[in-house]
Amino acid sequence: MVQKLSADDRAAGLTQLNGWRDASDRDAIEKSFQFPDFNTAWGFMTQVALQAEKLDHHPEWFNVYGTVNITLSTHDCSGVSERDIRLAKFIDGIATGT
Ligand code: H2B
Repeated sequence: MVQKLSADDRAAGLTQLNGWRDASDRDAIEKSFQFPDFNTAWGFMTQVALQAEKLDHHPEWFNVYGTVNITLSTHDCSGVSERDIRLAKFIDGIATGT
C-alpha cells in the first residue's frame, strides 16, 4: 500500500520541485505549463504519458492549445505520495529540457 507523505516529507518534496504547489481544493499538487503551440504541448504530454505508464502512476491534466495544467495525487492513499513527487520531478526535467 502506498503511504501518504507526512507534512514534513511533502514540504521537503515540494522544495525539490520547480513551481509545483498544493492544490487549493483537494489533497494534491499542481502546476501549469505554457508551451508555444499545441504541437509542443502534445509532444510534452506524450513523453509524460509514456513515463506514467512505466511508473504505473498517471497525471490528471487539462490541455488547451499550448497550456497544460497537471494535477498529481495518489488515489490509492487519497493524497500525495512519493510517487507524485517522482513523476513531478520527471515532468520538470522534460519541461525544462534537462
Ligand atoms: N495513478 C495515480 N495518480 N494514482 C494512483 O493511485 C494510481 C495511478 N494507481 N495509476 C494505479 C494506476 C493503480 O490504479 C493500478 C491498479 O496500479
